[in-house]
Amino acid sequence: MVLCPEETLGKEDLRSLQLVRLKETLERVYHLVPFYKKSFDEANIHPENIKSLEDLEKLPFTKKQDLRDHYPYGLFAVPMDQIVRIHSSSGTTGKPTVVGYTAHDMDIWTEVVGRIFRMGGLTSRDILQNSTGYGLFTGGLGFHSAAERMKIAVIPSSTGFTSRQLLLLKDFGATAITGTPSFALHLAEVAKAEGYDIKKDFKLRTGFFGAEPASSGLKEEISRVWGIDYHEVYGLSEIIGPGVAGSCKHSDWLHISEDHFYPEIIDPLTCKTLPEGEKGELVITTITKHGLPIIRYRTGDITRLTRIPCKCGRTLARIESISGRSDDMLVINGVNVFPSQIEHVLSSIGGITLNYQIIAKKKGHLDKLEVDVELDESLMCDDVGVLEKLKKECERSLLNNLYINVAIHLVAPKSIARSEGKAVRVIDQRR
Ligand code: DLL
Repeated sequence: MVLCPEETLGKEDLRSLQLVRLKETLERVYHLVPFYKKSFDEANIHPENIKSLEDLEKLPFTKKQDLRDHYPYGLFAVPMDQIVRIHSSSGTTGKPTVVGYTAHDMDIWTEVVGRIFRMGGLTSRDILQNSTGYGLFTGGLGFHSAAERMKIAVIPSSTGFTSRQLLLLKDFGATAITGTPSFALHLAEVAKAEGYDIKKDFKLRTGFFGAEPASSGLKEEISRVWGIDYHEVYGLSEIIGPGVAGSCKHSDWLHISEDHFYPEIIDPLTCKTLPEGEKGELVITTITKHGLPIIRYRTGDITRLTRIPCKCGRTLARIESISGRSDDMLVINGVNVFPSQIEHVLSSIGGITLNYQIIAKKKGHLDKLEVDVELDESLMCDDVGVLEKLKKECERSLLNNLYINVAIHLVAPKSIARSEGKAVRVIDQRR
């Protein structure tokens, strides 16, 4: 049973609905957001020139940098008294990306997440342990609001505190869980170590996982150890948060709520739109949002799109699990980090140089980030106390600014290999 009739619309009805909504959105942004008026004018294209969905290609892209350049509320299309929720993520040069929702947008958000909960068969009889981070991150509260709206009992356990999560899971009897895939596996490992009998002690039957990539092997492993159905959730704050797309019981590919978020796949180098089925960067235009409508947003996520009918009966297009990024963004336990953000934080600390190397590793099932940083020659000393203090300062500063735990290793000047071309800043040992 689907949650909304739009999920099973015929192809032509869906396209007509998308076109009406697209045109409304373009009028709205052109008249309400100076950034769009300027960029459309510069491209010499106006809302009335967009007569078909294919015409969308003529419009310029929006990038993460545009949100940063208009920090904090410059791309909002409504006055602040209509905004009921604000979320944000850390930014490359200290400035976060800020997103805002009107009450109407909250209805959309709870609806699209609700569609995915329904794909997992959740009803008001379920109890959901929401082991996704709460706070400025869209994950925890995005799932929470949708669960409440569907009258599902929600346990706001947030992420971390593994032993307590397990206690809650057992005692409160959750039937469903959310979280990152890495946290789900970590939880299972700790459950075993703490003597739980996973199949007997817990009532879980389904889980909703996302915010970071997961291979099909990892998904199967989570399904197997927990004895649950695995539903993948994809999303990004700039578009709405979790809920942009989700997988049903019949396929690993994710149904994208394209009656709200119009998808295109482009070649990230030529920026040309690619035909259905070809792999490229996902670009999304929101066609119903009011607070922060966004036109042709370059997600940076690499995937493919298909409109081959799904056995579940939903007619919404599906995207394949994200296979990579078109930029250098790292996803560390669900938190997004750009190497440039790390560099920016390190640049404000004395005694070290900007010769550094970022190493992403797996520790158990969780991601671990280490950064080797060369000491400044002027600071070369053997005083362990001084070095320890400097290391702690770097780690604290990265945690405060980027919300991630990083292990810093201070290394001798000139000890990091120099490259003749581009510096190799990131070594990802996770795959
Ligand atoms: O990660 C929203 C979310 C929360 C999605 C909880 C799913 C579950 P951001 O912090 O803005 O929002 O990060 C968005 O995370 O562009 C992808 O690179 C990555 N990402 C999100 N979901 C998936 C997924 C949330 N299922 C960025 N697979 C996106 C792979 C994902 N990557």
